[in-house]
Amino acid sequence: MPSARQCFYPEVLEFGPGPSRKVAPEAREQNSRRGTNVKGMNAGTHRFRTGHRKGSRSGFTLVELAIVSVILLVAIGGLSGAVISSRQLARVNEETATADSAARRMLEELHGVGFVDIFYAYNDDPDDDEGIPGSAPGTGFEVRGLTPQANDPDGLCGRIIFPSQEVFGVEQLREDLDIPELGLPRDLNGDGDIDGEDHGGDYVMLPVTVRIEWTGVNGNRFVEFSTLLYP
Ligand SMILES: [Ca+2]
Ligand SMILES: [Ca+2]
Ligand SMILES: [Ca+2]
Repeated sequence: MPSARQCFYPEVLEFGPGPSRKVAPEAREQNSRRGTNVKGMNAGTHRFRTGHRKGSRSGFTLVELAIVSVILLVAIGGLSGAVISSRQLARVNEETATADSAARRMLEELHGVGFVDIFYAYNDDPDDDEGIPGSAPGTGFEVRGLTPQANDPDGLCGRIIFPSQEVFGVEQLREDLDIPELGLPRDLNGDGDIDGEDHGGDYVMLPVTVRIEWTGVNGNRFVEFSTLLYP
């Protein structure tokens, strides 16, 4: 039979990391006298809190890792973007240099041709070529290293442009066209007049534009140089 004192104290559980166990009222009383019961309770609570802190600490570490991972990914992404942009810019500059070089080479080629032959040899009309029609270079020329635009009629990036227009199937060199970038209207045959005749055979100055059109890494682009050729 339990004593009255034993009946007075209910069974209590000791907190702790191990499995809960019943503490006999006598032992609890002894512990209470030694002051160890409260300490034990605190210790158990403390251990519990410590265990809880370990869990939080572990979760916090994962959060930290996640944050660091995100930062690294952002940094790597930014670096990759910078590298790609740098390569793209380098490619754009390379395309521009290729186009510039091709246009200048063509201008040099035109300067090397007999002056009176330039218009017929480099216009878009094969029928006025000297000798066999279509035997002259014509208006288009290839530029190596550049991709022609999708809608380019002749599939060639280079084009030579004169102040001309087609009249009854004949490409005429004209003085009376409104092309400010080529200085027109202008007296091209030196007769002191600006008329609406064809001056393909008697010009004494020849406006010309060399245009390079291509599709590059940034889409469709062009460069062009205009000049006035003299004999
Ligand atoms: Ca021709
Ligand atoms: Ca073309
Ligand atoms: Ca004239």
